[in-house]
Amino acid sequence: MIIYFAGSIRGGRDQTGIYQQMIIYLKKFGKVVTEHVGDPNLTEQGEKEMTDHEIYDRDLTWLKTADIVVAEVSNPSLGVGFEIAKAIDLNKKVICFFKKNSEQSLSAMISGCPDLNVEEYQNPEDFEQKAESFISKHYAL
Ligand code: 6K6
Repeated sequence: MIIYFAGSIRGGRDQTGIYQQMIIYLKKFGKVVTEHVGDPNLTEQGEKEMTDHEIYDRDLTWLKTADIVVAEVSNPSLGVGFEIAKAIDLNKKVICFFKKNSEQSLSAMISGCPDLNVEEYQNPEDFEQKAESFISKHYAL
């Protein structure tokens, strides 16, 4: 199974540790093509060896190959919002995870979208349970 994980980069890297933990867990189920999103060495200044156009093309190509999309949406990010909308257009199964009691409010364009599965999670175990349930529902393990 190919998993596309979306998390904030230029939107801010405060949640990187959580992304990293989520990606490690998701790798149990298949290949996470966007593993770099959870890399603590990737800062808001980021990958200097690629142009933005190259990053866009590469990420869109990966998104098209994905079986499911998992987005961590607690930290608002234009890129993550864009990827979610694209994934919906591509008829991908998309699940968004929002940290309970987050300081930020989730956009109504995410929480109100009927094509999305949106889950709150309290801790890594809660995330794992909800992610596994979603994956087993949409993908024969
Ligand atoms: C990092 C910092 C500066 O430049 C970079 C390199 N940029 C990216 N590398 C890889 N994926 C990216 C990059 N910028 C955005 N993305 C994609 O958009 C990722 O798949 C993330 O899920 C999402 C993050 O968007 P922003 O708007 O928070 O950057």
